[in-house]
Amino acid sequence: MARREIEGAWVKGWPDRKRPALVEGKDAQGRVILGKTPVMELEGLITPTDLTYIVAQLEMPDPVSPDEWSLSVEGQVERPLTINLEELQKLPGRTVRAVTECAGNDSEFFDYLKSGGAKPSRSNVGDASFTSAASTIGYVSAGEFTGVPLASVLEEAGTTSKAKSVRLEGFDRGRPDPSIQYLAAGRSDFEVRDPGVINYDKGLPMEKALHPDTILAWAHNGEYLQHVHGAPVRLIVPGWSGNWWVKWIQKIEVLDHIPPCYYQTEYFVYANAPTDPHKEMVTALGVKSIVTTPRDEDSPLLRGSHVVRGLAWSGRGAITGVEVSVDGGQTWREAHLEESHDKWLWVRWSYLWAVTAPGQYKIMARATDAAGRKQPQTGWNFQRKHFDGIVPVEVVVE
Ligand SMILES: Nc1nc2c(c(=O)[nH]1)N[C@H]1C(S)=C(S)[C@@H](COP(=O)(O)O)O[C@H]1N2
Ligand SMILES: [Mo]
Repeated sequence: MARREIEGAWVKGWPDRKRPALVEGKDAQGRVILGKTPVMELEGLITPTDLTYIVAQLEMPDPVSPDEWSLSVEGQVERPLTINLEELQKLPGRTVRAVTECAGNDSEFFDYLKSGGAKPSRSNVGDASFTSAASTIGYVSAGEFTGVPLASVLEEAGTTSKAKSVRLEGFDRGRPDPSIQYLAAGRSDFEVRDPGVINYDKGLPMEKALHPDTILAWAHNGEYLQHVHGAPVRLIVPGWSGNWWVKWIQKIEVLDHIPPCYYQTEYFVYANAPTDPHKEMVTALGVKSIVTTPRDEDSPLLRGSHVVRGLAWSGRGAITGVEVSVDGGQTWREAHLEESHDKWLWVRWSYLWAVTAPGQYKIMARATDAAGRKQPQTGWNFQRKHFDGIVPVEVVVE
């Protein structure tokens, strides 16, 4: 199998394995604005920083030096304030390990499960569908983030009793491109509201804003944040989809209402159709598992013992169980879960499969979380957000 190849010379005591790479998309200036994580190629729980997925909705801003950066806190507060990085770092810190998943990750599987056709591949081993710009597979990673709770900064400013949401604004500016929504919806026969040139912003409901694991982070995987990931400071909202994790933060505004931000009321909403008057903002991720071994591409397998392995995560905390089926969902067995110390992180699971009869097999996995939710949670919606369906792996055993 290609992924077992060893190439090159000896590096620091070990032969240098073929290294997985981020699949990058660039803007006209050559700046990386999209990056897809080769999840199937990775081991362990933490996605290396250089392999962490990237999404910039507007234009990639110019970097701001940490020495020149400051954050203003205003609105429904007793003491409006401006805080710089050094001051932020004097507050009691917090480190959180969490999965971050773009709301649009895996969206093409909605269509695959609904209407069949060629199965999108999660694998980037020479697979054109993974590397194509239209494909949304690979917009998920997990990392360790270090910063301070947003609640601590809000406490410094003292929120008033009217506070309903915290609007976080990035310093990236641009005019939302309607073609991104048309691509997400797979149709372009509707009107997308043009908000003009805006800063990326989100209005986080107070309860999630005050959660101690919702942090303003300056570090990622043990190093200062990279520019593409929102340096000097970004928001981490464990459990909620990537679009809440506001990057390049410059301003915090406490509001007495939930603001109609473009990326909150127009895009990143659940609805049956663009004309649906009931649009619900996307918040917590569903409950989800993916099979990383074997892959369709590994077929045919020989009779004998094979490990079925994968990852599972939830937007509402810990994964409590993963079940595996090798007969297309007729019977299910409990998989082994690795003990986890981080409820917001994904867990690795495995199931040892002894197969004695040749034939065609459909391998499936489904996860359950601490909130009692079983996969899948999210139904088809026109922007195809938060896919958490069960995608079978199909192999032939000889
Ligand atoms: N300021 C700002 N924050 C942002 C975005 C953006 O375009 N601008 N994109 C959001 C989306 S849609 C996602 S999925 C995540 C991606 O974070 P990452 O690029 O660090 O993986 O950032 C979110 N935060
Ligand atoms: Mo996203």
